[in-house]
Amino acid sequence: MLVSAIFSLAFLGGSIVAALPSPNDASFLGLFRRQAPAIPPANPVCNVNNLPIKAPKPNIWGDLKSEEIGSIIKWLLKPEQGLNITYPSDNATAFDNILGVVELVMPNKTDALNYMDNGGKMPKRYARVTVDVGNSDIPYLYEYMVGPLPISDKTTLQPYAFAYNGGHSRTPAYARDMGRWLGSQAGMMSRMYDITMDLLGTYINGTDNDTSILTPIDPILQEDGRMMVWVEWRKPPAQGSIYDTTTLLGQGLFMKFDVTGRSESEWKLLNILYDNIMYDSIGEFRNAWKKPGFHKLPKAEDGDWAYATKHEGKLPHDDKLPPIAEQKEQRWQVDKDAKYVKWMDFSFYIGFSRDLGVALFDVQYKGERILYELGLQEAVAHYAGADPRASLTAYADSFYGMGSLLFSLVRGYDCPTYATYLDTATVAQGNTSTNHDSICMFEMDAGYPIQRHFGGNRNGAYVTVTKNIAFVLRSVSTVGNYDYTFDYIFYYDGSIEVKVRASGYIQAAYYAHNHDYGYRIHEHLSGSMHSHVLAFKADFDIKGRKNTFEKTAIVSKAVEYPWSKKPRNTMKLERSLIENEDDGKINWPSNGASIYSVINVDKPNKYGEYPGYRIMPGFGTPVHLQIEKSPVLKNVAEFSTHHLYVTKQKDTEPRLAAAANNMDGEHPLVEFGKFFDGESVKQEDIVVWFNLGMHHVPHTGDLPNTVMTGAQSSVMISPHNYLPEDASRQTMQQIHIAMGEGANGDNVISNFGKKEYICAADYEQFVWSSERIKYQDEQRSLHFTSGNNGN
Ligand SMILES: [Cu+2]
Repeated sequence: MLVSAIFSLAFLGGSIVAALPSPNDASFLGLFRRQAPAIPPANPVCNVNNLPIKAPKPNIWGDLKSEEIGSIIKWLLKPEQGLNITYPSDNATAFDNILGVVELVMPNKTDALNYMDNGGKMPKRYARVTVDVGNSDIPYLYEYMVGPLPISDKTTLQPYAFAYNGGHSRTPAYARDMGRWLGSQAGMMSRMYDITMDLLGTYINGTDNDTSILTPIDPILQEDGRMMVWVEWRKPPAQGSIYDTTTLLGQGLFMKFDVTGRSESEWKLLNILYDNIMYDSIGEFRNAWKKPGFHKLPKAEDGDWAYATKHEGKLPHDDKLPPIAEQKEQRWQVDKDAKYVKWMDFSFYIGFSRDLGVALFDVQYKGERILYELGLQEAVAHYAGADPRASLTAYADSFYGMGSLLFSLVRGYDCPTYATYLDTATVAQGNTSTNHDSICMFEMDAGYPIQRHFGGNRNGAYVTVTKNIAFVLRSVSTVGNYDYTFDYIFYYDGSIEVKVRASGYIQAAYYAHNHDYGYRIHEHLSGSMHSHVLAFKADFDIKGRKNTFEKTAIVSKAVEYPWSKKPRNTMKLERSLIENEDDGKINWPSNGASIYSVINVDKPNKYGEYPGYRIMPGFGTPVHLQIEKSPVLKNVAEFSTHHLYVTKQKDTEPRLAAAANNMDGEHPLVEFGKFFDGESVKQEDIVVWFNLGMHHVPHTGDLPNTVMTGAQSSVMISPHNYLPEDASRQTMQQIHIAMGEGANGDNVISNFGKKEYICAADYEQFVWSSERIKYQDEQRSLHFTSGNNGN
């Protein structure tokens, strides 16, 4: 979420002026290569052999192959395309045109299903290409579509317009000049050397030796037709520290600049804010500072408290080996080339994009598609605060590339050692970079059974318990200071959980005057309240494409019954179907008193009920933005007003946002609000868009890093009248112990033919007390009216 100039420029290209090293800087990478420990040789005990599988069809949602990317770039550089691209972009200035993203345009669902289901032709492949146009009065980003591929004389260059309902394929890209403004502003700061050394203990001269940096708001402020930016003085980590503590070291000094136009001579300092007092010039600030009695705030200081390493303290027995997740044999199958995965009765393809990272396509369960697409759409972090930096910041993180910001997962910590790891690759500024081991897949024991029952009567007693083994697909996107862990978790009963967890450094605020916007969590720090809203797309196909969204409300009623003398207060079900998109903006019900499901009313089961998948909050309570009509996000935030949305599927509405939406919030490339035009969603191909997230009010436990315990949120998608019974009964990973049924009165253990566990239990230790069984039997009989002990 923090976005310093570094990350925005990684997308838009340009030079870096901030004092922090650039990720493109060779020495920066070298530093980390040297420090990264070598991966230990694979321990055969901790690795399992891949179970091969061949995808039924090639993956049409993966990304472009490197040879495709090479040929596209070559073609784009031809003079006849008229793009005037400087390539490679290493020496490009802010006034040159440079290449941004080159990636696959996801095929239209209509074409994709024709190919997958009906033996139709493979959908034609197109590339989405962004060109960052610097050679213009206002720098802008233009989105193109190149295809069909492979490059031939039929290939054309056209605006990437079909998915952008804002009516345009270009957007002003102010971030192109961000490095230049920050450089110019930094140069100006030398005039305040004596003041900032006194108040902050640091200075900025616009040189490599600067001891503070300027961090801008995001998005930029558009005010009365002018482009404005507030910057905050922040202290980089102490000399020699590798910890990126900058977001914890706001220094309480803020400045507003007019950055309209492209010439440095037009840019000017408008205001200085210190201790909540506004000054109109450096001179005015200086006069105030010189006066006796000027109130000085404490200086922000770095220290061990801010470093994400082992801190003081020892936990009892903590040096001993914790439980270690091991698996001897792989029970899932991956076609690594096609990125096709099969686990138990599930199968899916992994799609990938620079903006959004991993998405799942053609998710099938028991041989039938349940979801055409399931994946992230946007990740917003909206701050609030008394100071302009916190108040005016609302990141829409897909801009920075959730996919390009996947890094290698740490084996044994991020995921078990026995997981299957996959690489991903993204193109930025025409260069492909591969992120090794950035997706992992593994099975885990959830640590609690999915089913259990202890029962018995005068005929005998038994216990049955079923392990809850789940399959996880995980990736972690590190967007500046914050790490988002994305999990898709598959369960034996046919459920899928979509889960987000957050960790990393918070973006804190300077404490002064921020009491109503966060807890004071350190000498100079306010936790800086903010909301995370992560929007997802779930394109359900339940027994075909035509589906309906049903609400089954649980309502309090007074009901008359023929067997009762007077009406009785009770509860009952009220079923309703969402008719059209006008009713498609939905919140999770208060007190959980409604069941939401995507059903197919054309395919009732033998009891007349409609098969479907229920969608419900999983862990935590997923949130939408609490700020109404955000003046920061403007028309970008229309997907964050409710918990979930239902719209009719359209090939022209593949995504609820665009990565560059925040560049011009008044006129974003995609306005989600326009999806709602009253169309019927009853037995149509429908899409559910849902939000995960949390309101985050950091406390002292967020230092040095936020822990994932509370910073997580999930939604569960579960079969609902979809199957004749609970599908988890199929698994062998259960045990049934019948009391005293053996020849010598031993317990009879049913293992159902599975292999024994490494640490098998001694089930003879399972003690049956006939007194306890009798007592349980008596208790049970109280619940039955037949009086025959339930037989
Ligand atoms: Cu947070």
